Order: sequence, then C-alpha cells, then structure tokens
Amino acid sequence: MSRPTYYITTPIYYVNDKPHIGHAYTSLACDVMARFKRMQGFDVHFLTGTDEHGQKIEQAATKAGIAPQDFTDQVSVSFRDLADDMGFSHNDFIRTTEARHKSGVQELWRRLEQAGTIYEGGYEGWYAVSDEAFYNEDETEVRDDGKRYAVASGKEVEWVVEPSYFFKLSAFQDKLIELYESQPDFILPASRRNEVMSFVKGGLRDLSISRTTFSWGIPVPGDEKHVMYVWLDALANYITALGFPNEEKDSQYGRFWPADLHMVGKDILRFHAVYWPAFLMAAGLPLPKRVFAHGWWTNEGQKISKSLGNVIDPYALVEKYGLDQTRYFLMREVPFGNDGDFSASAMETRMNADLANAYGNLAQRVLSMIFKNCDGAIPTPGTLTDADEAILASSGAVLEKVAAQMEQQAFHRALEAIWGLVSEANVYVDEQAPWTLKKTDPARMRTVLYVMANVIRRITLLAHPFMPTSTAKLLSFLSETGEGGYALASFDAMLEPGIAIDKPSGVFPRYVAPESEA
Ligand code: ME8
Repeated sequence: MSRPTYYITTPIYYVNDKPHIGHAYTSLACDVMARFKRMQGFDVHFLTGTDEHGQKIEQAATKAGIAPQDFTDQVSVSFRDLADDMGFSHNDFIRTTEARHKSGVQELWRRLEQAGTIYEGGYEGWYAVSDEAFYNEDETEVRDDGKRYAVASGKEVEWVVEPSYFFKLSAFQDKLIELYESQPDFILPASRRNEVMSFVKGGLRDLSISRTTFSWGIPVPGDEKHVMYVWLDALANYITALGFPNEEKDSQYGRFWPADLHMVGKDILRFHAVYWPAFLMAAGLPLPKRVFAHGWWTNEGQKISKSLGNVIDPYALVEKYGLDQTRYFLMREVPFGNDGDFSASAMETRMNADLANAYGNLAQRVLSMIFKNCDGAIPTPGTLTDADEAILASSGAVLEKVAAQMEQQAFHRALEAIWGLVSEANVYVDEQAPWTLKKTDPARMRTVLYVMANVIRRITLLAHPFMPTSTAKLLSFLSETGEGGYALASFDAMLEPGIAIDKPSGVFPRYVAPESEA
C-alpha cells in the first residue's frame, strides 16, 4: 500500500537582501514538522524557494548595478546555502525565474481568464513596493516626515496610476467566509483566523493583478505589455513546483496537491488565506488544508529593522551557540504563533538548563555508566518495580501527547511534553541512584540502567525533529542508526539486552561566555 502523503511549504523568500532570522524561523518550523511526519511514516514533500520577480527586486538589482537575472542568481544562492547550513530537509527548492514556474503560472492565468474572473481596467491608488501590496487610503497614514506609510507594515507607499488587469476578488467574499466557517482550522492560530474573517466580512475589492510600469516579471499571456502582479506569480509556486499543469494522478501534483500546510509569517497571511484560495477557487483547483501564521521576533525587546542595525543573523547564532541549540531555542522559547523576543540571556539559560543539564547530563551519566559497568552493552533487566513500570509508562504515553501538539503546530507544547519526561527521568534516576547500587546491588543497578536506556531512547527519538544532529549522535551510541528515518512505528519497542553500545561523549555542551563578555 502506498504511504499517506504530506505536503508542506515555506513562503518563497524575496531575494532583495541576505537571509535573516525570520527566514530561518519559518523554514525551521517547516523542517521540524516535515521530519516528524516522516518519522510517522508519511511520504513528505517539503518545498522552499525564492521569490525573484517584481518591482522590489528590480529596484534592488538596479541599486546593485547589475541585471535582475544576475542579481537574483547571486542572492538566491544565499537562501539555498542557509537552508543547507541550517540542516533543513526540503525536497525541492523553487525559483520563480525557472521555466517550470513561468509556464505553470501562465496556465493558471489562462484558467482564471477562461473562468471569466479577469477583466481589463486601470489602477489608481497607493502601493508599497517593500510589501509589493496595494493599500486603500484608510490603510495608510501620513507621518511627521510628511510621507505616507502603510499602517500595517510601516512601509512607505507611493501613488500609482497604470493600466492593469483585475481579478474579481469581490465575487469570492461569500465563498471565502464559508471556507473559514466550515473549516475552522483552515487558518491557525484562531486569533488570526478571526482577523482574516473580519477583513473579508468588511468587503473585498477587486485585485489588480498586472503591472505595466516596469518589466521584471512574467508576461501576461496574450498581452506582453503587462507583467503579472508578483503575488499572483509567487503564490502559484506551490503548484508549479509540483509540475502543474500536469495533473495526472501519479504526477507530483496528483500525489501532493492540495498542500497540508502553508507556513507563513503573520504579515503575509492575507495573501495566503484570502487571495490564494480565491485564485484556486476561480481556477477550479483544490484548496490547501491549512495556513498557519507564526509571529515575529524582536531583538532584546526592540523591533528588528535594518535601519536600527539589530537584524539577527542566523549564522551568528549558530556560530555562537550551535545549530541544534539554536533550533531548540527558537522552537521552545515562544508559544508558536505568538510574537517573541530574542535575548542572549534567555538563549543561554535554555541552552544550559534544558539541554546541557536536564537532558545532556542525564544521557551522558546513564550511557557512560552502562558503557563502564555493563560490559559496554545494554544490560539484562531483572524484575521491574512499580517505579520502573511508571517511568516506562510515562515514556510510552508521551508520544501521543507530542503527536497531538504537532498536529496543531504547537511546537513549544510538544517540547514541553518531552521535557516533562526529561524531568521525570531525572527524578527517577536520582531516587534509584544507580551509582550507589553499583556497590550494594549490581543486579538492580542493571535493571535501572536498562529502564533508563529505554527512556532516553524515547526522549531522543521525539527530540530528533527539533535537533537532528545531536539526537542522531545520541541514538548512535545506542546502536540505533536511523536508516529509514528513526521510524516512530517502533517507538514502543524495548532495547534488546546484549546489544553493544558505543562509548558515549557529551552532546550538549554548556554555554560559557567568552572572557571578553564576562
Ligand atoms: O514575504 N520574525 O518574502 P520575505 C519572524 N516573498 N519572522 C519574520 C520576521 C521576524 N522578525 N521578519 C520576517 C515574502 N519574517 C514573500 C512571500 S510566498 C508566496 C511569498 C518572516 O522574504 C515573514 O513573516 O519578506 C515571512 O514569512 C518571511 O520571514 C519573509 O519573507
């Protein structure tokens, strides 16, 4: 029987600048989800990529003094590198300047046209190049400097007058409301769903979907003076990357569309939860199952901005704290969906308290005791006591709790559940004190170590999607190689006594501030 599929996407990132923490965060959340689903046995397709057309990119290329294609070729590489350097497990990376994308988007345009949802007109109104978004006057404000800005994003707007094609978005208001009502978890978290719902209930205006004042974009089929509005171009990546319009049952599109999850930042929810489903409805294509909008990071309490010079570089974090430590912090510190603040002290506390002390020490103590005192092999247990049975039962039950939280993208709660087990395991091992039993009752020591080895294995399997490298190392000490991806199907299995274990070494170092910082 073929495996169930799971299709997850990141937004495609603008190539006007180098990657920052926001990009790493959105993709990290997808990576954790993709890895967990693979461990559950799903055939996962995880897509990321770069958004390379539009006025914003054209302006950035002009500023850099190079042709847009050369510019995007250069910057796109830094996003590809970030994905590799952060250990993301994506299956595909799409660039909107690729031929496969261009032909797919043009076909989508034709379908919208055939459905009678496109008409020709003229746009006259406010536009923010930084957001690549049109704004009503009441969504803008004039600030002290005399310039006009979009209220939601704080980006400057300019007055645009140009011939344009329009999409009949207004015709989809009722259908969209019906979608949000009939599928309450189409938009998560719920607070964001309410925001979108009231925006749509407030009335939708038709959307300008082509531009004529610059040329860096995909030409409108049949009227090449126009290039497509970059958001129509960009959103279509989720299907063009699957080979749309090849809709054969056994094609990638046939197997993976509709997407299970589009992960986005809160700033781009409207595009994904209003425009995208409306385009798909108009073209008669199935709708994605969920759009999750996560929050934004601030830096030591301040909004992150280039002008303040406080942009967080993901590479700097990884270099200072380690890749898995950074991944853990970003997923654990903030309830996923809320805004959160990055502070060095919070990062260092998590790294030391949760990773080095609670988890790392526990694993290191237990595995090295086994290695030294049980002939380097998983010991044979004697009769299990109530305490042994209790900790084994807790470790078995945590999978279901974690899976339920992951289903809702509550990554922080999944980690909370795993670390609840870590605490319980620490209490157990302190109470059982195998280091004392070593002298008084070696047979009982072996039982305690056997129980603990199993508990550590389960903790480590569940932590794997969050911290793939360190956990793979820990599991390898237990001779679990992960071929086939650490399947959760064998989560309940118990380690076989007698299998040799490798000499363990510390996996989660403590953070010690360099002297210059102390
Ligand atoms: O929006 N904290 O691209 P982008 C958390 N090309 N997330 C942040 C953040 C912060 N401080 N700053 C930005 C685009 N982000 C479009 C998408 S999809 C068809 C097209 C997030 O490069 C932001 O919310 O601006 C978004 O999800 C991503 O980083 C940046 O995307």
